[in-house]
Amino acid sequence: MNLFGRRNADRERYGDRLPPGQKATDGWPVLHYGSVPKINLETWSFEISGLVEEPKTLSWSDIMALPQVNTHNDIHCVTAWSKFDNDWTGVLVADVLKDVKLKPEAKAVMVHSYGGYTTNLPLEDLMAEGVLFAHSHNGQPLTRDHGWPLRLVVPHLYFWKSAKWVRGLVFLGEDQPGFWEMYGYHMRGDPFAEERYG
Ligand SMILES: Nc1nc2c(c(=O)[nH]1)N[C@H]1C(S)=C(S)[C@@H](COP(=O)(O)O)O[C@H]1N2
Ligand SMILES: [Mo]
Repeated sequence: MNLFGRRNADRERYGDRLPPGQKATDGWPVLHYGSVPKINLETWSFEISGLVEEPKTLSWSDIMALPQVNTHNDIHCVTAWSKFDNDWTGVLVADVLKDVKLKPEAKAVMVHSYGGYTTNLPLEDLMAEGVLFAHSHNGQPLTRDHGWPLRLVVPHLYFWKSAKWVRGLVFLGEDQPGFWEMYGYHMRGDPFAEERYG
């Protein structure tokens, strides 16, 4: 079947869950810029800084001591594949940010990863329902390729916003472009509005 035929078949199968211009995949492609960072759980840490009253650092055991939450959602990569029905386990942004007081000027966040990747989110998108720092996918710990030990999952935006190997959040007074956003990807990236570039 050609691409057009497949898209129509996907449309019949998934209806409104398939964003425009996307096609369904059964596998799970690995996509990232650069190489997989070497991470040691003993020294792993997650830092919250920028426009906060007091910066905070969490260790891996701090993360695991937070309430463990399951989510179920679809993911949509800007390169046109969508992967339906993912089960994630991890911790909610609200729980990670417990005890962190944002300054009133904070309007956006830069998500930082081990290896240097960054991606930006307005506060509302970071705090949106269903956004999770995930350590497991479909009941298995993330593989190193998919972001072990912890990745962000922002299911309502294109998957480049779902930073793998997260290492911290920096709160900002205005939304600033991260890695792909500087290369012309959209600042927000809503797949249903096809906010792919610019
Ligand atoms: N740290 C990091 N996170 C990243 C990326 C990256 O290059 N580095 N690529 C993003 C992009 S463009 C996509 S499509 C998804 C791919 O995630 P996957 O490899 O688990 O499918 O990761 C996102 N998160
Ligand atoms: Mo991507």
